Amino acid sequence: MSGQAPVLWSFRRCPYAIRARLALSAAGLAVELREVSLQAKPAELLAVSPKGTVPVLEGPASSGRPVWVIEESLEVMHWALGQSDPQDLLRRGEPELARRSDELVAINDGTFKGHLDRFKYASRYPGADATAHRQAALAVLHRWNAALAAGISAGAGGWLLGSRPCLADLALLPFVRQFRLADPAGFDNEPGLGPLQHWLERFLASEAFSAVMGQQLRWRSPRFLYHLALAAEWDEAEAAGVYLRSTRGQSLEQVGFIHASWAHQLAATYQRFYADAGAVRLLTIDPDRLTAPLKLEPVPPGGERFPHLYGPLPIGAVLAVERYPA
Ligand SMILES: N[C@@H](CCC(=O)N[C@@H](CS)C(=O)NCC(=O)O)C(=O)O
Repeated sequence: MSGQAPVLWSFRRCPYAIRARLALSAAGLAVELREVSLQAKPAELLAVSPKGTVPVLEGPASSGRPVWVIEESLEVMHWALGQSDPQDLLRRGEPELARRSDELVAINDGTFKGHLDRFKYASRYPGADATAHRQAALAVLHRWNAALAAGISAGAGGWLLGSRPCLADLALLPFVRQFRLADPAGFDNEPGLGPLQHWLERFLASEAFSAVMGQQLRWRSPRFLYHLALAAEWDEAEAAGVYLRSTRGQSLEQVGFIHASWAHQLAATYQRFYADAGAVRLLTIDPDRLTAPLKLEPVPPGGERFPHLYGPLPIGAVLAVERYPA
């Protein structure tokens, strides 16, 4: 990809990131997509956007710094469609429709998302009544459903504001999808919700949606260290609070240090030592949280330099643990 394309920091299933990708795709704009782990946000993302949410769109760099940064999904949508809007999603010539679209988005991002979170992530909101929040979110869905139904019966419907999609459709659909993911049977069997169910189904089956939902290889920061661990050995370490293995089949005590890799060395390390190892965990390690010395040392046969940790790996230095390969 051209070095001039903006970078989109993204998380594949985040509804805010999905809506940003939908708008960029509708605008036909190329971006360098960087899929991140929200557990191990790269320092490079936090440097341009300290608030640490995705999506973030980062303009091309000049003298090593981005020329501009957009940190809100809606602003990314407006920026993208401001460049090019072949479907007229912004309804430029129809200010009243554009105003209604903004109203729908405001309800989605405020009331609906508030209820959705308290229902979908109930454990994060102790004291909140998840059932009541589910009902309140459903009431909002029924209002959107009524708007779709009214359009359909007037003969020009199918989308929130008429017979073709507008920004509000792209902005709301990923959140309605989230409601359905949290409660598929409840959503699918809710009486009277036919137009909305159909609106979501058509979107989920669309090329526009699948184009932005392809699997993304995670972007890995060149600042972090990576270590491959056998699942059982990692489980033991988590229980003990410290990890003491060096590499497959050898302990820190035997070798004297813990093997690690930089991001660009990871795939080869896996192929060389772990490809037949079954369940492998990839640890993302923040070098600033290490307590033992880290040395860069040449490794035979080629003499490539790898990071070696001369002491235990504290669990607190491990930012994320994932299955590897994903
Ligand atoms: N208002 C922001 C919200 C973005 C947001 O909250 N994204 C979530 C992921 S879906 C996030 O990055 N959360 C940070 C975290 O989980 O640490 C926007 O519209 O872009």
